[in-house]
Amino acid sequence: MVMDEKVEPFYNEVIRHNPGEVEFHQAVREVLESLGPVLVKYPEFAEHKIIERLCEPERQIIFRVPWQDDKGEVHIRRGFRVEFNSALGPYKGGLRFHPSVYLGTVKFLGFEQVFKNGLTGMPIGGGKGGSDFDPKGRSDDEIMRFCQSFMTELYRHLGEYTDVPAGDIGVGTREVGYLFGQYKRITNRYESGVLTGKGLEWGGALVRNEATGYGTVFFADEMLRARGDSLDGKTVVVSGSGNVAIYAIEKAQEMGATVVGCSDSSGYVYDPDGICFDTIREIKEVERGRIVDYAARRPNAVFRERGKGDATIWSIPCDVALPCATQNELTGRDAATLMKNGCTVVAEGANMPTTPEGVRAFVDAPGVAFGPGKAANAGGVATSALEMQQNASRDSWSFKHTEQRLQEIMADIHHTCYETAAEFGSEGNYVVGANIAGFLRVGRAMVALGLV
Ligand code: NDP
Ligand code: 2IT
Repeated sequence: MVMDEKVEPFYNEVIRHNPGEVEFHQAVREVLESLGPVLVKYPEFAEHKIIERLCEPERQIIFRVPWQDDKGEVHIRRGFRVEFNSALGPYKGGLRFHPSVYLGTVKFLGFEQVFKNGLTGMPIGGGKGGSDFDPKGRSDDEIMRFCQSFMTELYRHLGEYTDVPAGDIGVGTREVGYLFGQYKRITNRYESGVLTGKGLEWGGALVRNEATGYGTVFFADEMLRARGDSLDGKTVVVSGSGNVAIYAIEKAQEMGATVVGCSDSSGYVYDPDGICFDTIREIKEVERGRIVDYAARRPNAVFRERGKGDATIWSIPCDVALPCATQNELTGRDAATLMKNGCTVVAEGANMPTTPEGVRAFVDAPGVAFGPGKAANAGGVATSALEMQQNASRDSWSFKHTEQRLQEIMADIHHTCYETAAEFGSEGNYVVGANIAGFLRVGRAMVALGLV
């Protein structure tokens, strides 16, 4: 897409002001490309410099995380929390532990989170955090010591009315447990609402673990329904095999689709019989194994190692693609291959998994529906907000009730994106719809709250 001349100066300033943070530039660019018509229709946003204020995080925290491995060796990693925007509520967003994490990763994720959280319609601002700590191959004790050290610095910035982290890549229920335990110890408060994604026995909420994957599938189904179709009978490919991917696989199959592929960073598997949910969940959640182990346990499944040959997971023919691993994992070339093989619906379970070339290819293709992450994967954070509601009222809701809430929220987000795109002359373009609708919610609150 071409950037409107009204917003281009803002983008150039973001590049100048945040050198080297390429993922952050990419995330900002994608949003700004949609905003030209909004500035024409609502001049107050320019007057109050809302775009410039949105692109500058309210607070950026960087800290040292020292920890000791099982042999007694000392390691030093870097911790981050970017408190991006609190116009709609306390900063809310996950923590990522992955060796690739640097400030630019956390800022891109925090920026996306602001619009995503706005789209949910729930009272949550946007933030993100994490560390370049690599949890792979580390023992439980090592993970615990790292989490305790991380929280020993981070706790002073958190609070149920201030900043509420959750999981993301490399951070699941186990890590949230160690983080919550240390927070509780330091503060002497059982403040359940300070973290979400907790275990069910200690303040967690049903459906949060499944919510991002389920929500992505509900969103894909909504996109199909808008065209008089549904997921039933469709062939689906899901990348990744972590929290989001596993539950996307489960829900897609529950709704009558067949998921024939999934992956991790070592490669992908193709299983013409349909990915067995119990097998993939056991390998990934319980054994913390690799994707090759899946192929070894299923009669007709094949494993393809990453980087060997030209094929990627997106070479598997499918009707619906759900990228659920990481940023920039689906390129322009992958998009062309998918569409050549008949794929007409893409819903992003991951954050920014499609490159700008890929997004352009999907959005420009007639008859292809592309659901961007800030809409399609918002079910995770929305269910975190439901967990906060339950914590605040010391209540716990049933699985059925909570899943129904999630489904309604995803239908509502779909409706909002669809209607907003149409209102601004881009019918069927969910990228434009999500960016503008998210911007309007946050921007209006910022104007109302004054220059703070
Ligand atoms: P997990 O850590 O549970 O799983 C991540 C999956 O992606 C793993 O299969 C991992 O493979 C793969 N992966 C990670 N990094 C890379 C990489 N650089 N190259 C190839 N594969 C990679 O994380 P989640 O499932 O929680 O998160 C997945 C995506 O969804 C992320 O983009 C996250 O930001 C987003 N998301 C997560 C939400 C949540 O509630 N958890 C909510 C909304 C979005 P391997 O194990 O080999 O590294
Ligand atoms: O990217 C995301 O929305 C998440 N990782 C979930 C955030 C949350 O606070 O539940």
